[in-house]
Amino acid sequence: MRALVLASLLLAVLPFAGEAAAHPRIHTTINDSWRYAPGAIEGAERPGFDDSAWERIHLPHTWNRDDAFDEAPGYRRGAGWYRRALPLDPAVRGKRLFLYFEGANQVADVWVNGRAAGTHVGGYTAFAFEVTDLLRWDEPNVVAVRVDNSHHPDIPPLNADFTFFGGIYRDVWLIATEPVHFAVTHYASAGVFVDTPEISPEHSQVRFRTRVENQSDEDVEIKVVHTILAADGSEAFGVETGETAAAGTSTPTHVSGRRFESPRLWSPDDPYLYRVRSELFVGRTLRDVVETPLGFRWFEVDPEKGFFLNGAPLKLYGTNRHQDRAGFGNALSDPMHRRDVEIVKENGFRFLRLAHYPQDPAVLEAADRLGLVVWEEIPIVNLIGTSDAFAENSERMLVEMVRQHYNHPSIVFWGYMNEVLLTRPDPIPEGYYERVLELARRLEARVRLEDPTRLTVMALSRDEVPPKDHGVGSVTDVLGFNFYFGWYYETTGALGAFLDEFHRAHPGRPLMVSEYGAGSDERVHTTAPRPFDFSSEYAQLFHTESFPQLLEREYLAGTAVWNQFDFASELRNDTKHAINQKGLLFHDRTPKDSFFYYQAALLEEPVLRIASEWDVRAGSRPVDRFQPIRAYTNLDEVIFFVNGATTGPVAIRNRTAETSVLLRDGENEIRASGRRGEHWFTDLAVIRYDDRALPPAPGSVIAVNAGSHCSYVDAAELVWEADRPYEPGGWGHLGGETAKTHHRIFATPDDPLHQWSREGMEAYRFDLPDGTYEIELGMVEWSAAAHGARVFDVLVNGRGAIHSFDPARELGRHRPAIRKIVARASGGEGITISFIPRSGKPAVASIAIRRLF
Ligand code: GCB
Ligand code: CA
Repeated sequence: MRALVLASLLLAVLPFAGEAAAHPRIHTTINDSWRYAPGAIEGAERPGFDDSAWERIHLPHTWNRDDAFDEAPGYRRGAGWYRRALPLDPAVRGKRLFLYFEGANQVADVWVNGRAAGTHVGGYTAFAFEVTDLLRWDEPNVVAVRVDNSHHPDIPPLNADFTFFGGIYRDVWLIATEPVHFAVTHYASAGVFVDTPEISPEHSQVRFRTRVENQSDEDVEIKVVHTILAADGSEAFGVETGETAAAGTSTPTHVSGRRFESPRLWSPDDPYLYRVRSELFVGRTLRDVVETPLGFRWFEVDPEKGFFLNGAPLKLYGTNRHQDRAGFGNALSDPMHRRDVEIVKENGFRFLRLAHYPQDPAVLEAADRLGLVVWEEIPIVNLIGTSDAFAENSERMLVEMVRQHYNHPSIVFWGYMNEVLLTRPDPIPEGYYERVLELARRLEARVRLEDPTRLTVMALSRDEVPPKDHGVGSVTDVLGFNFYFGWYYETTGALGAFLDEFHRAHPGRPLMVSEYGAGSDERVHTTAPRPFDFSSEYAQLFHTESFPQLLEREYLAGTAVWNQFDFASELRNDTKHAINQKGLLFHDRTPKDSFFYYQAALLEEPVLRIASEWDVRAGSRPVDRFQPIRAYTNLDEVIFFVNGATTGPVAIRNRTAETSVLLRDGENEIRASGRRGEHWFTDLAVIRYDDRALPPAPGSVIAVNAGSHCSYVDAAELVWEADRPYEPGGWGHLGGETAKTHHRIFATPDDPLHQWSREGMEAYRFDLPDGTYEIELGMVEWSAAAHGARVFDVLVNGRGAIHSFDPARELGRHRPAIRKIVARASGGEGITISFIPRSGKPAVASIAIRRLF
């Protein structure tokens, strides 16, 4: 039985074994059929260890998929074990065998049959270990991997605004080669490095370098043949080199200065790819083949005129990407990674910053193919460690990134630090700033040595702008600014002036805006958006006001939205806990309305899209029925039809057609018709409007997001209207002021409803007809008030409903109390909810009133 099972696994594992002659290298994933268990487990590396009770999983995998989003602070940072049988095809006997990991966060120890294969430090680069001598041919083999994502003072990143998901979260491969082969374990690179040291439209010099391992026990004559293949597979060019490879050594080969005539160039508009097939012969026998991408392009950056690709100016309009996704943590499949890159391209961008760490090979491959100019960086974020080991780990990560991704034409910028002076260690060690500068210089020198063909870059925040940067900001070729005007500080309008002032003071410095963005929540809406309210409308305003300022400034080499996608950041307390909400798309990749603004601003193909994130609205005054609608478009003219009635042509400013329309109760059909030349295009949206004009019918609800200028749509699609002062004939507060907490709210998904409260009001009054009502009050303590510091009574129409309520005592902080009260209105008195202080100020976060009878 057992033998049979093994035999069938063999076939699944090594499908190409029979073709060894044509493909001397065998390259196959071993992602399936692992066992996983959390914790530091004694003896789990031993082959005989009983793992039958462990969870069965497939890679990619992370153990923080759920706990990084739950309400308990923190997520598991520690060890986790993976084990798997490694059946071997007897046909690979005599070959050299390697395990290749695309990434495991963040320290990985690998054993085969209980013997150590190697250790890798760093969660975002690939690593490979040779395991040939650890394998057994008479018994089953067992691979055991211990991964640890604990905080480690010597390993970047030390702290950052993203979640450090632990696990083997990228593909794992088994590679089998002949004894003489291109290096596999050389920084887990391809062992083949191709570049174009001199290039023009007429011709290019192509340089090929390889590293050949001779693991046989004799010296051999080797020949390496590099063939450039055009996209259609035709051979465009070939070159060969001969060397002697001594037994047991690693031999570099090198060919340069070969002219390639009239290369078809690579660019975002025409991302034409060649590929290089590198073949290794011993005598006349083919021993190894490696294929790598090749794109012909050159670039430069000018402090006045920005970025140039292939001799022509190319403004790098772009975006940033983090690698996680709702429901998966960082353990995405290759198609998910590729889809993200396609989304970036479909958004109209041509520039992609892979923040803040090297990403999956599938991402780079897609960027090459789709034509995105890439900035890739290692994860030194916010601060550095002062140990020698920290510097060594950083430098090694940098070398791994550069050598692993060297052949991707999409990569133009190498980065190695992000806002590195933002978080100061406490206390600041003696000579800390000198140490940061020294590390920057060390990494800069190393990356230039590794790859003189590309540009170097780093990102600084507004508070680290030279001279506050301790000299760090002048080390790289290009300086990126992460600017949050109109979000964390000042106004969106201040962005351009700040850039101009810096540019005037540092005229020779090539600049980019490497981050700008605003957080939003599809449930929060307003006609009066403000910074940090997390409304969809503020995020749209932020982008529509920021981007034109960036467009206008010729000297900027590039711009990058923060972020393409909402991403996990466990420490965050915005309106969705553990998520950074600055994406143009949500964490599940649903686009936000701001996404369509960039499409309209950047794409040539027709774009007409009604902003429809705010698709459930409500109002209780006649005037509320006039509602703004907006479409993002690059067409010449737009007309809206609302339930069939036309608005007439609407002015288009900054790719936005916006007007106010009269909605009716229930569903409203909104159609936008747009014209480009002779052609008409249409978009449709349905907006539901809940007309709560008084008096309310039995069963209907008035709901108020007390303290907030934003309405909130809950999971039941109930709209909690923005708060307002009482007016006769309507409803609203009598006195008090707005209080806002920027903390997550526990035991409810409705953070935006409970983060805002009204405090110190005398009452809320609702001019409602006689009848019976159910009143629901939401109350939460957000301040550090001690027990007894905020105590109040609630009275409805003068009758006591809640006595001596002390939210801090009853629930603690950030946990809402939801209380329902049934009350009657008679004699035309309406409903008045009075808040009587006993100590401190009374507060209420939400009020809903439902008419029962
Ligand atoms: C930054 C950081 C980035 C953060 C971002 C934010 O400047 O570089 O890692 O996520 O700001 O959203 O605050
Ligand atoms: Ca948690």
